[in-house]
Amino acid sequence: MSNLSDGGSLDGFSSNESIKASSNHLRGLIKEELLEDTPAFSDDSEQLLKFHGIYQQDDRDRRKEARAKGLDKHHQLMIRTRIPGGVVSAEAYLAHDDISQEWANGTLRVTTRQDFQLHGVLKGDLKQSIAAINGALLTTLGGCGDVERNIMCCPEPKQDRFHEQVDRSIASMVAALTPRTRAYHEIWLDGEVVDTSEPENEPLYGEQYLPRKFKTTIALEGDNCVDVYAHDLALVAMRGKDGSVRGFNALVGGGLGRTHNKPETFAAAALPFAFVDADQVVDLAREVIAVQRDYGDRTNRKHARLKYTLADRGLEWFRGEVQARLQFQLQPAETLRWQPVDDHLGWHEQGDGNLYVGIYIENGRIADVGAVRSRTGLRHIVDEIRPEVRLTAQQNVILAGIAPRQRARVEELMAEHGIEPVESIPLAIRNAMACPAIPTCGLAVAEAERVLPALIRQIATLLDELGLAGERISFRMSGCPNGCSRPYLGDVGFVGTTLGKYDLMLAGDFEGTRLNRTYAPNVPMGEIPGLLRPIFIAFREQRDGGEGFGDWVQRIGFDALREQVKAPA
Ligand code: SRM
Ligand code: SF4
Repeated sequence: MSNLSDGGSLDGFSSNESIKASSNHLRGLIKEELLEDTPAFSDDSEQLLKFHGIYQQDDRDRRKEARAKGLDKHHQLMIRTRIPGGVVSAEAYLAHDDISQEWANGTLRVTTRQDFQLHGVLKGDLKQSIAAINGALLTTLGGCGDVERNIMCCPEPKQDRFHEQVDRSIASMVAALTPRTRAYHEIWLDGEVVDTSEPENEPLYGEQYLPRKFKTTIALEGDNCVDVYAHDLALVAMRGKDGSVRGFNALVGGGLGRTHNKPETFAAAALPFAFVDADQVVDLAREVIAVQRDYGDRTNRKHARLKYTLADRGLEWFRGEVQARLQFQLQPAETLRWQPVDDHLGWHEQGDGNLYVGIYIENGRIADVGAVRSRTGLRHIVDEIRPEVRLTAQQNVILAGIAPRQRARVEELMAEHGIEPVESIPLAIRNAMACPAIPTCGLAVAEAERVLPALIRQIATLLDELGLAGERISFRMSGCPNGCSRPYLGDVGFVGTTLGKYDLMLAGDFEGTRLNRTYAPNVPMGEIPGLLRPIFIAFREQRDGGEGFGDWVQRIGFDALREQVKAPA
């Protein structure tokens, strides 16, 4: 691959490829532009900043106001802290809470990939925010950009040999797959600029990094709480008879992003790939990424994820390429069996005499909203009790390592701050997720996080009225077809098409093993409960035993479903 240190362009490649190649390992002009008294970075820096975990955004609610002031936009930045397995120390939690108050918009967002996001940071406050995150021993490097993203893992804080071994595998993978560039330290932490004749080496990523983002998750046998089928690479840790990790089943090629009316873009569920021994997992991950690095499409970013490489070249070809780079033999993938997904909410023993409690956070937004003061409440609990904090893939928070005698105090603080115990939260609300969408996401065509609370309460009331309040049905909303809340892997997906309208997706499943499909396109949000009502009634009458909602829709099919719900119930 060429090094465009002269800032030229790479013929035939997407413009991002030239930006990466000429960036001197992600430096570009970020450091210089940071010193300029301007509200925003240049377009090229905007692309490079992503690798540092930073998105340049604008407050879409304030566009009119900005224009009235003669400004282009109300520019601000979003910072994403990469949190492997979602594990955060109490100190790092408190540091993020401090940053959110001092330099961001006063809220902390738990993402669907177990990271923290801080929204609304101004350019002048960026450097100290990043430094504070690093001061708490976390990094934003690789939070975004064309690299391995945050490595997810089931966050259940069980203390046993199996979990310890998985934790060690994650740590080794993070060490092997994190970019090596010294740019991050130079720019954000005033690290020494090392002037040496030795070229800086990115052994895995080279000069141009990957064609596109790459996402990996680790699931623990039986529990798909991290949505393995959405990932470029998913590794399912398998339990041996002696309670150790006997190996990993790998799946490849999942990805959900698509573009409306562009059928050449599509959501894909990851495919079974291979089984490897526990000590082979890092090499496997590295070589899977390396093949995608070498063969992924660098000409068209809408066709650059691993799922497209596999669609174009085939899974067998891919297996051959990965195998050729490995010193060991890939074993055949085993059949996976999933138990009901566990969201890890509520109180549980964690295996060492201590307890953990999973706390529901609506759409991952840790904020003080009306009577529910989760931000102040969590801050208070973490400050006083000092639990380990774990972020879940359903945008919730687990507090771990709580001594049994501290339980009453945690419950008292939760109640004082209006944080409800999970048992009192209707299941529809508990099993719902939405992406941030408007006002921060520049790609949103519809609302999500701000409108789902009202809609999901209507749906919860409807289910209660129909005697279905005890059903586990997942509802996932996103403000555009990119699918950040994984709407294509739930029982019910709402995918924004334009302001106020959503494609209604059905026939996925609660366990997240099957993609759903568009049942009704472009439904005005106000019509969604009315559309769902007769479907829920038919489900109640016709389901087979404990059959899940999505499984029932899948079994009877859309044609039969449409036929049945035509008649007034
Ligand atoms: Fe995402 C882009 C938010 C998980 C697919 N995603 C974005 C951006 C950064 C918008 C942008 O590019 O300008 C969003 C920032 C909004 C904001 O204001 O915060 C954004 N994505 C999110 C988060 C915060 C949603 C959430 O509710 O938590 C999640 C952050 C995860 C993290 O910590 O890293 C998030 N995004 C996902 C997922 C789910 C997953 O990975 O499990 C997906 C679908 C899986 C996949 O990648 O295929 C996802 N996001 C996308 C895409 C489509 C990618 C594609 O291959 O087409 C984009 C757009 C893009 O990359 O061009 C995108
Ligand atoms: Fe933005 Fe679309 Fe992702 Fe929602 S799904 S955060 S609207 S890119």
